[in-house]
Amino acid sequence: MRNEVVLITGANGEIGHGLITRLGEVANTHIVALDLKPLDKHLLPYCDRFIQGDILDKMLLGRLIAEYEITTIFHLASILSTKSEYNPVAAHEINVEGSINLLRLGVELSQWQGRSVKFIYPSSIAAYGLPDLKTKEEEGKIKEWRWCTPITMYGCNKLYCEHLGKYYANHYRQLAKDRIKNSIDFRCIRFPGLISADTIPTGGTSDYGPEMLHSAAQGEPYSCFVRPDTRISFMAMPDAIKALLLLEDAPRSSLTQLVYNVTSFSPTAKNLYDIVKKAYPDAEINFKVDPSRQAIVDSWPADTDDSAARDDWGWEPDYDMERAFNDYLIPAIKSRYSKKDA
Ligand code: AKB
Repeated sequence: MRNEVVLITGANGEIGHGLITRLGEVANTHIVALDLKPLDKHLLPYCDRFIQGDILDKMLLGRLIAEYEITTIFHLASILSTKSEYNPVAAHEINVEGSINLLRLGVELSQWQGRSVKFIYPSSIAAYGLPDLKTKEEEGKIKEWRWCTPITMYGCNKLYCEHLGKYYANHYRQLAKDRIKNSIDFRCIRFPGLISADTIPTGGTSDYGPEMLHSAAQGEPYSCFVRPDTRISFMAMPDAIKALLLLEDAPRSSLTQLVYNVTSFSPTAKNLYDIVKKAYPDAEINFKVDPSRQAIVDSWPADTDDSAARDDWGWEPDYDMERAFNDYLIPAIKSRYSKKDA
């Protein structure tokens, strides 16, 4: 008898931290976690098993089929937008080939288990690419199908994997005589920039939000690499985890699409500066624009329209900007860094 588990790739990443903690603490789910690096020791107690390994290792993934009854795959592993620009080939390998390996694993598991494995995939506002600031302003809250013309490797990878997910779910081997009945149950969320109290992202371009806050909390000076008027949407990590679990839980029949926007607040960099300065009046923050990273953020929408997620699976964020900072981020970050100092 094999154990029923959920598989989480990219377990050490920001979303991985939040998801494993939530599933472990609240839902008491059996978790098999996978990451290239040794798992953060705080996460180990929540996992039935941790596998240190590479999503490009097909043999390793294949072995999971024999060992576990996997009900859901949360495929979180990826290389973020700024890092991807420095090594686009490696980014393509991890973000696309790694994802294909997981999609194929999902299909094989579905076949063996006789029911569709849920495949939950976090995409990003990086899947959009607006041509200029005038269009960005005119578009406002953007719908899922508008301006899917990304300008980064990461954005191209995310958009393509969204399409691959739909393909594997609905059309996989569509001409084969022995076409399988149970393919994966693919569900995808396009996230805005995420801000967590527990982790600092590495290699993203929305990182100026979390970096500004974490630097201030540690008494370190920070140079924000975008203009004060730069606007994209952000979300507090607990809401991101809430969205993933709500989408996972939704009845298949209620989903009218497979890729959904979610959003919660949409501050300018100056709004972020103001709220951080209010909490940490001595924080040294200045604006020193990096034109290349600025161009990437300028190509991302100012906000997204998440009405489909609200209508289909009852999405609603718990945290607006005030609550995210005042009730979650600032208290949790203060306690985190004071514990470190002690
Ligand atoms: C990044 O900046 O690359 C990510 C994202 C917006 O998906 N945080």
